[in-house]
Amino acid sequence: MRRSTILSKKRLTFVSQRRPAAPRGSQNAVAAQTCVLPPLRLCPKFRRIEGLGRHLSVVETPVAIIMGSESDWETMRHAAALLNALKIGYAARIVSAHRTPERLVAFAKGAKAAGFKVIVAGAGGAAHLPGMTAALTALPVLGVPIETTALGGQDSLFSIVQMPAGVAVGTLAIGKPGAINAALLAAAILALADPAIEARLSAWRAAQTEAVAERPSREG
Ligand code: RP5
Repeated sequence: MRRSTILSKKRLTFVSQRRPAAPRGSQNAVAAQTCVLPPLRLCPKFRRIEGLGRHLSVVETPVAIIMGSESDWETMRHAAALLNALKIGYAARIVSAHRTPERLVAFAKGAKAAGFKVIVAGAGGAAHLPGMTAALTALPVLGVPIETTALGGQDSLFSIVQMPAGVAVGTLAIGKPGAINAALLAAAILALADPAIEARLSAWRAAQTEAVAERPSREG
């Protein structure tokens, strides 16, 4: 059982998550249990929250994977799988800019205090989630345009990539390649301050290089 913690100014929200199970709609998303508590202080060194009667561990989940809909998980699970392969903790949440705007604000404003370092945000269509999240947090936000049936994901891509100057979203490719590369980019960002992640990322890339044959297997 994995427990992650999301802090806002006046409340503390606990969310339990089993991995690698997909997010299951709103019940399993950000607003699981909420309780009003006295002011809390996050102790980054020990990654725990002081101010409770007991110490509460804040698990090592440097990456938040958020998505606009349950339907996006089919794409975003590839980011999760790669983070798993690199032994990087993540929390996956459904946070819709359109359908759950208040959840988005609570998540984005509390993300840094909750211990996240990078946010990977997948969204499709009029994909406001990455841009709105980036507007509400100083954490790096990596946007993954979900492939759509109507416009093949170009709608998602343009919505995410065309941020006006002043608020940055790092935009990846449409669909699965973008999800995978978002995880790799998140790992590269974390690796700047974490030699163990740097080593695992480097090994992953070396293995990828090693796996590329010099000749096509079906060469005549
Ligand atoms: C966006 O609307 C989501 O990111 C998703 O890609 C798209 C469609 O959502 P559903 O209608 O499948 O829930 O907010």
